[in-house]
Amino acid sequence: KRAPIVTVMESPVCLIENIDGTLRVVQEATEYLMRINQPVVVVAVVGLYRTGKSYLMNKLAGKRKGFALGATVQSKTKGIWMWCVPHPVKEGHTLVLLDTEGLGDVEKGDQKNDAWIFSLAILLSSTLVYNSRGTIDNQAVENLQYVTELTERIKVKAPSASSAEDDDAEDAQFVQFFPSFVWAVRDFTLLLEIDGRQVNEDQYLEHALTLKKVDYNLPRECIRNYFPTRKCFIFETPAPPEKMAHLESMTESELSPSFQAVAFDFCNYIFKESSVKKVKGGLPVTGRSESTVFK
Ligand SMILES: Nc1nc2c(ncn2[C@@H]2O[C@H](COP(=O)(O)OP(=O)(O)O)[C@@H](O)[C@H]2O)c(=O)[nH]1
Ligand SMILES: [Mg+2]
Repeated sequence: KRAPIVTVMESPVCLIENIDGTLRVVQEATEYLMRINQPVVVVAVVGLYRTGKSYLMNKLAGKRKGFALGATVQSKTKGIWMWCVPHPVKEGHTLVLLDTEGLGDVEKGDQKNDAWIFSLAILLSSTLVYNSRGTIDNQAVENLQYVTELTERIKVKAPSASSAEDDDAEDAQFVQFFPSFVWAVRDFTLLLEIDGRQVNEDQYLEHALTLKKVDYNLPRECIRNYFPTRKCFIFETPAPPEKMAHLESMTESELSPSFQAVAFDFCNYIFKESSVKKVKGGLPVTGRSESTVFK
């Protein structure tokens, strides 16, 4: 018997519920995935709360509304939300967008819970977008601290008595099925310069990830080891401050031209370069097989 034809998902659904610090898979969402027999490109966004993550994911869906924005200070997205749309470029593929709850929410103040959401986003996605505001400074890198704990949460093989050599081997195994990495910097206000020399976005990212002589280097090292494919996009603010509260109702042409241009490049990069999710051994994943992650 043939599987039913997948209908368009009008709006996002909750995939992982987060209630009082307990994560639970939402069955209706996995049932939906079960019905997708197409290969899936899975793009997840992570980062601090209220940095414009949901807004950016709606851009990838090609919709003005979808993932709920936190227009008030209370952040809206709890857990992980999912939106499956026909892939705009790759025919016969489904684009699965995963929007995660913001990390570092003071009201929640539960770092362990944050780390699990971060780990799940990595395991589920073929491209991970790390979203941050301002500049890529020490703080921004250190806010990605969860990356240093990944080896504690994600195990490629059964645990054994480990040595330093084993650890290196494990790192290499990790990389095989880790997503490619995109850093989206929002509301950037500086010039793209290093020591007075003009640089491009990717050079800016690589410079920020260069090991410093004295600093705490672990997050930089982990990002470089686990995510060999890295790309950076630098956005200016999309609108003047007085208009920002109505961002959701603004049309594309009302946004600042520079924001429009970067958003266009960002979406194009994701559509063209983001690959089908693969499992260990390089097998492509369909919605149906993605759903078995939760079994
Ligand atoms: N300053 C600024 N605000 C933005 C940007 N993108 C979205 N916003 C606004 O910031 C608020 C939070 O956005 P949201 O996407 O919900 O952030 P999230 O919590 O990271 O998902 C909303 O009012 C958005 O309209 C941006 O690039 N810059
Ligand atoms: Mg959000």
